[in-house]
Amino acid sequence: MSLITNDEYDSVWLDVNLATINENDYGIIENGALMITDGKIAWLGPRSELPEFDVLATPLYQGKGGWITPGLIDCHTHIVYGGNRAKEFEMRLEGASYQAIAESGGGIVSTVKATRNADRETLYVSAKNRLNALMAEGVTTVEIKSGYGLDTETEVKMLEIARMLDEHHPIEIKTTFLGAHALPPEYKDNSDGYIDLVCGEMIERVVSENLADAVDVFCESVGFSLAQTQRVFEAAVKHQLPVKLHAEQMSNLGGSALAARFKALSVDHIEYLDEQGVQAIAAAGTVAVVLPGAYYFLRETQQPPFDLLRKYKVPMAIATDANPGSSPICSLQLMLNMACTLFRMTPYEALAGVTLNAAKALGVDHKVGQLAVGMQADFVLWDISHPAELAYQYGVNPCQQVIKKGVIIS
Ligand code: DI6
Ligand code: FE
Repeated sequence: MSLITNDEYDSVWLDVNLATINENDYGIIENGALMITDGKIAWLGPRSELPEFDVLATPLYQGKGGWITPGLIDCHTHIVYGGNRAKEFEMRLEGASYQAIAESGGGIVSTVKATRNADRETLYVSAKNRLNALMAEGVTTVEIKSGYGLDTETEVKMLEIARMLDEHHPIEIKTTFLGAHALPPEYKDNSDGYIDLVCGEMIERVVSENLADAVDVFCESVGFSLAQTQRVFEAAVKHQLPVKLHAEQMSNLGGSALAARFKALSVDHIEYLDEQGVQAIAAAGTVAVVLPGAYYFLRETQQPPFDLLRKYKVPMAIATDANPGSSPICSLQLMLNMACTLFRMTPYEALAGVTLNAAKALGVDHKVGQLAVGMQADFVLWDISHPAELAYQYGVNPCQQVIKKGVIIS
């Protein structure tokens, strides 16, 4: 045991069990400890091997036998938007389908109107409230997409708000430009013309103001075609931005295979993905993001191809897809539960899906998503007796403390 100087550690967590999370299992260390320096994990391991430290100078936290996991990551959300679609929800319950509502000028386009009309403060405050709900459940990193502006000004406004939240809210935000989310009314019957705008003026503004960390497209019969998706991806590559894709949500257009050709970070939804598509994303190292909230809320019955995803060892992530139309749900804990109950994922797969694999889906797995020396000290202390409890029980929030870069944020 080496002699450690007094200022070596900024804080020490004792009397905790650790679920460090790796590709194969929870990575459990029972009766462990965790030490933090400069916002990073400086040491972790069994308490019996704890290095010496100055007990008088170092803040000590007692975990009371609880569990520490990596901070949770919600890698697919649309939480900056105006208005809500409760009325449409009611219409659906009276018999209208999601596609029928979209085609009759409702759906995404109604949120676009509300988002264009909303002032910045309203958008900021409502998104901040959603972030607070996520944080209270142990979330430390969130991806936010644009896509409810569908004109340059409003797409930029949405992304600027997401960047402001990154600056002022303790949760770390990654932003995604989703200009190709739906066809705005001004471009009715001219979807190629709209894609010209997305690939030209819009992406140029977004890039020149450094507003996006990735580019996404809704590739679907009610969204954009394969050829249009390819054009947006080519524009992203030109501007050195990684891509992701809303793919195979309602039908199999082959979007995932296209995304794989562009080395996409992730393909998301993928209920209708086939074996060829799975092979393509496996070879490309693309993450499969499943969204049980949208599956549940739309009462979808087609399941993502889990057996194939496992067979080809595709990393699987889980996210809320929080949005006003298809998943008005801001709870990643509920997604853990639904991933197991609706999708029959295992509790370990679910937890890895909101930590390690969600980090991969955002391209940030070098710094978050696992507990390991040198990683950012983003973690959660839970009042549970085993990590499987996080997916098993819902409604009693076991989150005791949320730590971001070594600082207690909730
Ligand atoms: N797929 C979805 O489930 C959401 N967007 C997308 O591309 C739906 C968004 C909405 O209906 O507002
Ligand atoms: Fe989405």
